[in-house]
Amino acid sequence: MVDKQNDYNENQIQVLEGLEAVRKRPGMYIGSTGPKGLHHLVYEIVDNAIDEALAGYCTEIEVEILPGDIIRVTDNGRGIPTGIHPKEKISAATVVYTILHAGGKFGGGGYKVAGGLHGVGASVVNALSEYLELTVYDGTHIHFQRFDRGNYSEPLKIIGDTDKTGTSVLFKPDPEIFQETTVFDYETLLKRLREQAFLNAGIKIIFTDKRNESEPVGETLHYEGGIRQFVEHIHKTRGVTPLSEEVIYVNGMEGDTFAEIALQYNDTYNDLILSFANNIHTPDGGTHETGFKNALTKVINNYGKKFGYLKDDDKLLGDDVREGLTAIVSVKLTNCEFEGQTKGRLGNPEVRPFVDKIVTEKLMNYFEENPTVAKAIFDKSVQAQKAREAAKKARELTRRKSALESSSLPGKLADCSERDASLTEIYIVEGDSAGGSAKEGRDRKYQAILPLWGKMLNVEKARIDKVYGYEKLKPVVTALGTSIGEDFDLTTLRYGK
Ligand code: 1YM
Repeated sequence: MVDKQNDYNENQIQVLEGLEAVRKRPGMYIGSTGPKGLHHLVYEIVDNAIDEALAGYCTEIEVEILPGDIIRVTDNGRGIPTGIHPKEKISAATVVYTILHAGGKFGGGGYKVAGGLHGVGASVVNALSEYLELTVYDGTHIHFQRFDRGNYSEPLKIIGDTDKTGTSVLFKPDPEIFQETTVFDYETLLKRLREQAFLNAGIKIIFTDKRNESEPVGETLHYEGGIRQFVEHIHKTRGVTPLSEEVIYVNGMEGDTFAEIALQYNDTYNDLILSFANNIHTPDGGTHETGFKNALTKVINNYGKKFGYLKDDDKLLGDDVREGLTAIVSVKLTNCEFEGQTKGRLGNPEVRPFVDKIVTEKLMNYFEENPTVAKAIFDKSVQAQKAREAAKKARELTRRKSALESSSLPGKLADCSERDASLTEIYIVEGDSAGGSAKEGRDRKYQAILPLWGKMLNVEKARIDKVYGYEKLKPVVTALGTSIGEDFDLTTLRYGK
């Protein structure tokens, strides 16, 4: 934030030194100068447009990749203020694009998307661009300014009339900075823009790749259903079948803090919980995710108790109630605190009881109003609990067994004589005849052959208790020597390749 009491000189020094500092150590501001940092430039500008949408003034954002990997982002918001900044004596828009710490909005209030950079995004993008052109439509005039590596020779100027309002920013990332590549990846940008469209229901993001002039490609990302459609999209793209038709959605607001959760179960045994704070993905979870998980476990257990499906001392664990779950947890607050090495976890302690309360109350209500869905979810959790117990037994059995017959290798394995695993290879072949010819051609000092028959289990899709019990898999596990699941130990691997 700019301290309005700061005097003119201080900001003038910042213009010169600030952007120079960004060019000298770009990694400090955008993480890296590799592809990740390159794409980050787009997110920074788009985030400003999304902030304008969250403030309620912008409904449409256009993102274009132009020939030469030039990016243009255009919104239909109010337009960055063009008036002369009283202290700086230059246009406010110029201040936003040239002064490192002027990114945080002057006005204050409202949610700010910019997580990593705390709103210094625009000037950082400017500093790291070979050139950047800023156009502001204020409903009367079109204002324009060009920058070269952050410097400008002319002030923001009126270049025409308009009845539109909005902001348009065109920039070309500087190849002197992004030495590895300045080529944008369509799918990377699409994924991020789609995510933003899901997280901000109703915003329309029009994305077009115009690099191939004769054949532009793109997509309009516009989801009135918001994060509900995010869950549907995940299930559709992963090709999994939902347990019930409808995505469950709950939300709540307290003061300036808003939370919304969408969830649906599917026919797999994996869970996927994606959490966000102010539209920023929190891959390491945090207080919002913990609040949700606790509440979910509590509600499903309470449901089982209330309807007499669970005995007093019987309890479903978190892992049981999350089997096959896809959920989006999104919170918006005015003071996000990100924690951890990579700032991937939300820290605000007040968010945990807040999310817990919303989910507990509203999911309980949902279960009461939708008994069929509730019972299906509960039964699935009980199945998971049973499988967990079966897996535990199977694991104990394998442990006891392997303690007895410790070093017995599968009969069909043609082992190699070398014992140093860094030098050895195993070939897993199908059937005896393949095994036979492989054995003839091998170097028996370094190469081992293991023939297998019949249909192998897809362990990625199967529950762990089934994996433990699968006879055809046992020779593979014993030959590799690492065991599986909780007992997995890579240091006992018997072959290097
Ligand atoms: C294509 C990128 O930057 N849009 C944008 C930015 C701003 C505003 C509107 C805006 C904000 C405010 C008031 C406010 C910004 N303004 C500033 C600052 N699109 C894009 N659209 N009026 C307009 O926050 O009070 C920084 S960003 F600081 F000048 F107000």
